[in-house]
Amino acid sequence: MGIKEMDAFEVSRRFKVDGKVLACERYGTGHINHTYKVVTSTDAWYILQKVNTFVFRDYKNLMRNIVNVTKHLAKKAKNQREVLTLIDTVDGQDYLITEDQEVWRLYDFVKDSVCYDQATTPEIFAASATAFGQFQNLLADFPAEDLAETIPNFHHTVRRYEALDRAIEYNYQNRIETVRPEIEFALSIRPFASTLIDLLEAGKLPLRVTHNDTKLNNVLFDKVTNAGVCVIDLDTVMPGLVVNDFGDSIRFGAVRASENEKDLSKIFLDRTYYEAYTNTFIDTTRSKLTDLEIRMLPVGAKMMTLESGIRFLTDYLNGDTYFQTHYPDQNLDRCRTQFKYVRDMDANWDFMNEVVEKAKGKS
Ligand code: ADP
Ligand code: GN1
Ligand code: MG
Repeated sequence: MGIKEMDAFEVSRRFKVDGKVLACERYGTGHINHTYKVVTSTDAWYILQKVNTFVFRDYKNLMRNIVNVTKHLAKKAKNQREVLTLIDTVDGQDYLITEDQEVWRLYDFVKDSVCYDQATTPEIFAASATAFGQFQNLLADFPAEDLAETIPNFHHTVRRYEALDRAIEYNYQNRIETVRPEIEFALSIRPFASTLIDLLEAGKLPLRVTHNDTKLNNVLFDKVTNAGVCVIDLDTVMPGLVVNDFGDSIRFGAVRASENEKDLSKIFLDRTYYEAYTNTFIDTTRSKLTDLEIRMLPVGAKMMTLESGIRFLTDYLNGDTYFQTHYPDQNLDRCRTQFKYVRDMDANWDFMNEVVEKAKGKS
């Protein structure tokens, strides 16, 4: 057991777990929090997370959001597995703040579930569309004004460009020469960045309660049926645009390679996966979405992919301070896959829109 795991082990005992903690190991592939799986003497399983307070500075309101959102979802759930359940600390608090000001929380582990970093079939990907679509529907009546903005301007792509401008100007790590082609590409496509924000500001797209981080690995699937069971990673549930929720799923899941794939020939829109997700998402949310929201779904996909590329590039220039990395140039690799994918979406643009039009027509 490393020192970090030792800390996590100690921390896990400060929550109301069933039995005695036997094991506590690093778990999952999230880029933001530190996640551990905890197993006890009664074979109870939990997910322990150290909240990244550098990313989530307003952790108090973030935890308040999660408490309220999970309560709202729990009222509507048919089965307890469909919603994340927070476990209290031994002192009866929703989460723990340690003497070192670390913030930890404990969830029930959703048993008999699996989490995928890549879908192995279009059906699995479509099941995540059902899960995220239903999540959207279930939160449609959640009072948005009760939600704190955990990260202001999270999907404000224009602001993300401004952060890139600053990273280029400071060039802290002297990495700028390595990324000239990426910077050039980013700047060439800059006018596109305001498309959705302009529509929002003009009152043409509505703000809704959205998840804002709809990667495939933020859904748990039933290990037997592969149906979507539970939407997780609620840190960024905030008012946002539904097209961005759709878009981030396509960004992550309609490409059959990982976010840091070095072989860019493997980065392209998989049409079958795209179609499977789009049909199911539109089917699930159709009664709630406006005509323009549906028509803008492909823009959401391209926007989220471009924005992620910009964010990875910015973090690379800043010295990898935001996203967890496991090797030196990982953020650069991530940026390159995103930009390649944006180019490929351009090449598939008519197709992407036709799929939406066709799905929109069906009812
Ligand atoms: P991050 O913000 O770092 O992405 P997540 O909340 O997504 O953190 O958790 C990381 C991983 O931990 C998930 O991708 C999933 O594999 C696993 N996980 C999180 N919560 C649960 C849970 N309640 N039950 C089972 N697995 C979970
Ligand atoms: C982070 O937490 P995780 O790994 O699900 C990030 C997302 C990025 C994603 C890129 C709070 O998501 O915005 O799109 O990495 N989350 C936050 O993989 O910044
Ligand atoms: Mg996650």
